[in-house]
Amino acid sequence: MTKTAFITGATSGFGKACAEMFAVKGWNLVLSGRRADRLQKLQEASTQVAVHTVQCDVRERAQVEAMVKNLPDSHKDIDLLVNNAGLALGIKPAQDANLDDWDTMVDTNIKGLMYVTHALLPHMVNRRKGHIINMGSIAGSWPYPGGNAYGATKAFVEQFSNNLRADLHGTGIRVSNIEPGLAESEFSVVRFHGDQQKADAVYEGTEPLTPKDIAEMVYWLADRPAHVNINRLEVMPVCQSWGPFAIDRN
Ligand code: NDP
Ligand code: 8X3
Repeated sequence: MTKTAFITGATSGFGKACAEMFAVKGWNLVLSGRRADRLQKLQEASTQVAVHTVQCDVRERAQVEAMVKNLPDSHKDIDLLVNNAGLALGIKPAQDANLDDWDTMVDTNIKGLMYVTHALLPHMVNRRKGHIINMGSIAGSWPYPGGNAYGATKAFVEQFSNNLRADLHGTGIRVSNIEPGLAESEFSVVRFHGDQQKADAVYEGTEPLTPKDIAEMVYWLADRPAHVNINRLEVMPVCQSWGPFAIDRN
């Protein structure tokens, strides 16, 4: 029986790579994001599997509810939700950060992820079948200067994932949180509000993770036998590790 994956933030980076990976593996797809032109390209590129694209801003609760309510019969039974849509905005210390950026991160990474999960869960529970893979980050566990609200949104994703598991106990539904480190996508261009030079500098001289690396891990999580739940998967490129604690000696 063909399975169906629902991927948010499928227009770029990890989400797009996941869409490509799951298509190769023969899964039908629901792909969402805000950029209609990119969704159209994804739709046009889909030849092997049935793809349903839907333009949706995950911050808008009514849009999310309508997106799920209006799924065509062919794509109603969701076997896997990849809660991937998200972003970082800014890298300034908290005292200088832009509060609108914080709002956008909270609205997208926390509230958007909650809305999509809440909309899809009842049907998964009725079917006693499904898997939710949330896109966390190393920033949810490890603080760094300028990580402030972004890291805190990803800490929410980690704890929400754990609590979902507790609530879904006995339903057969799996929940996993994947926590990547440095990975090259449009993430940094977005974080620096379109400044490509600053974004390029983040990856200069490094060998970061790629969206394909992440998609392979998402597929691996989804492909475990039904009785196996990977709770969290933290992954960094070899070029990334920890620094020492900062100590102010003055
Ligand atoms: P990209 O910027 O390449 O992709 C982000 C995706 O999220 C896009 O498809 C974008 O689509 C979508 N998105 C953003 N805001 C919204 C919104 N309001 N509604 C719907 N979709 C939205 O970045 P990545 O692929 O790197 O990021 C994907 C996820 O991975 C994010 O949650 C990010 O925090 C996380 N992550 C990234 C890491 C990295 O280093 N790259 C490391 C760890 C985690 P559109 O603009 O069309 O709406
Ligand atoms: C993205 C990884 O370290 O840039 O979530 O915050 S990091």
